Amino acid sequence: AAFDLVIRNARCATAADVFDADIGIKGGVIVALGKHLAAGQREIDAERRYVLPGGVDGHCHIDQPMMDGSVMADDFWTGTRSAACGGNTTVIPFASQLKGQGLMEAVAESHRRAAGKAAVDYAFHLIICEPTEHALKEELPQVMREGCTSFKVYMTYDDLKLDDRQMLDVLAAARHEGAMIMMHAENTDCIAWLTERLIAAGHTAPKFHAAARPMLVEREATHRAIALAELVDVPILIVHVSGREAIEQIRWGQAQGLKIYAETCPQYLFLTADDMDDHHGHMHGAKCICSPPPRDKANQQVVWDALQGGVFEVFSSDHAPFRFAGEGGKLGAGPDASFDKIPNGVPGIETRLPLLFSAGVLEGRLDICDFVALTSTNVAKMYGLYPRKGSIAIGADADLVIWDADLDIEIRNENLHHDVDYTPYEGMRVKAWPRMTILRGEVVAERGKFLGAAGQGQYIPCDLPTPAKPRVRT
Ligand code: DUC
Ligand code: ZN
Ligand code: ZN
Ligand code: ZN
Repeated sequence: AAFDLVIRNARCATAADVFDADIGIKGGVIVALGKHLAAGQREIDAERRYVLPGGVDGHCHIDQPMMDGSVMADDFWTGTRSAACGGNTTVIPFASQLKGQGLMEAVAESHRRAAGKAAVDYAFHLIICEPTEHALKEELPQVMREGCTSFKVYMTYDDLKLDDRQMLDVLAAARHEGAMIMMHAENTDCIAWLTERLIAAGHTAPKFHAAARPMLVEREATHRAIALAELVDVPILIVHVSGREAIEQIRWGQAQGLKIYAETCPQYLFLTADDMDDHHGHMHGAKCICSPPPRDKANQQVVWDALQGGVFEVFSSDHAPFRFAGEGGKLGAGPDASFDKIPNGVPGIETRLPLLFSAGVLEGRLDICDFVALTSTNVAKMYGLYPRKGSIAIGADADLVIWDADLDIEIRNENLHHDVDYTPYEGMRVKAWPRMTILRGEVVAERGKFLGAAGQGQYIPCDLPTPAKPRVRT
C-alpha cells in the first residue's frame, strides 16, 4: 500500500483553513493531503466529521514534585491516558526546581518520572525558584539545549515566589537565551495579609479562598509583570488569567505594542466562586479551589469576549490532579482544613477540549479555526514544537483527532481516565467528544476508550520559541 494509514473524507480544520481531504500517513507523518488518495494498509472513514490537529495541552501538572506535602494523583501513565481520551496528542507538564536543587537535576528528575509511561508525546517547562547566577548563566542554557525552552516563575507561594529583582534576572536571562517565560501573577503580600485577617476572623471554609485572592491581587501583579517585561524588553506569557481586571491590564500592554501573551483555562469559563461554597456539601468547595480562583458569572462572559477578541493566545487545562480524599490531597491537612492549607488546582486534562468545542464552537462563540489555534497550533508555536506539532500539513506528525459533534453527554468522573476522584465539571453536558485520537499514525483512543500503551509517547525537545523573540525596534 502507498500509505500506512489513510483517513478518508476528513473535514480538516487548521488554525487557518477548513478543507475536505483524505489524509495519507506513512511512518507516523502526514505525507499526502488530497482527494482520492491511493489505498492505505489501514483505512479510517471520517464520514465528513471534523478532523483537527491533536490537542497540545501547554499547561498541565503531572507527577510534579511538590514541596508542601501535597501529592499529584496522576503519574505520566494516568495523566497522559486521560489526555489522549480527551483529544490531546502532546502535553507539556512542568519539571520543578526544588530548593537547593540544580536546574539540570530538576529536569532529569522529570525525565525519570516520565520514562516508559507516557501515552502521548510530551515536552517540559521548568519552574525556577532559585535564580542564582549559576542557574541562569550556566544551567539555563544547558537545559535549553536539551529541549526545555520555557520557564515558569511565580510571584506567590512561599516555596516558589520570586521578588521583582529576581524576576528581572530571569527575564534578562530569557531574553539572552531566547526562552519563553510563563508568569504566575498574583500579589503575594496582599494574599498573605488577607489570609491572616480571614483566618483570625474564623473564616476558614473553602469559599474564603476566593476572598483571599480578589481580582485586584491578580490585576496588580499582572500590571507589574507587564512592566518588568517591558523594562527588560522581552515577551512573556501570563498564565491562567481569570477575569476582567487582569484582562484589562493585558489589553493595555498589548495596545502599547508589547508582546504580552496570555492563557486562560476552562475553570474561568465554566466555574464560579460559588462552586467553592459549602452549600454544595461540607468541604466540597475544596474541589474547585485553584489560583487564581474562578470569579462570578458575569466574569465568565468577559473571558469569552477576550477569547473571541484575540486577547488570549492559548487555552490550557492547568490540570492539577489532587484527590479530594486521602493523603496529599485536598483534605490532606484534615477534614476541616483551612482554605490556605488546601492544595490549589483542579483536574481537567480530558475535559478541556470537549468543553471548549461544545460551548465555544457548537454554541457559536468561537469559529473552528480559532478553536484549533487556541488549543493546538498557537501552543505548539509558543513553546517551539511547531510545525511538527499543531498542524495538518505535509511533514507534520500525524497527530489527529476525529471529532463527534452531535452528542449529548453528561460529564461523569467515572468515565474519565485520570486518577483523580472527582471532576469539577461533574454533571455538565457537552455535545462534542473525540471520536478517535491518533498519535503519529496510531489510534490511541476511541470514543472514550483508551487503546494505546504506556511508553508510546515520546519526549519531544522544544526548539527556541519564535514568539519569545524581542520586538524589533528601530
Ligand atoms: N498555579 C498553577 O499553575 N497551577 C495550579 C495552581 C497554581 O497556582
Ligand atoms: Zn500558576
Ligand atoms: Zn452554589
Ligand atoms: Zn498550573
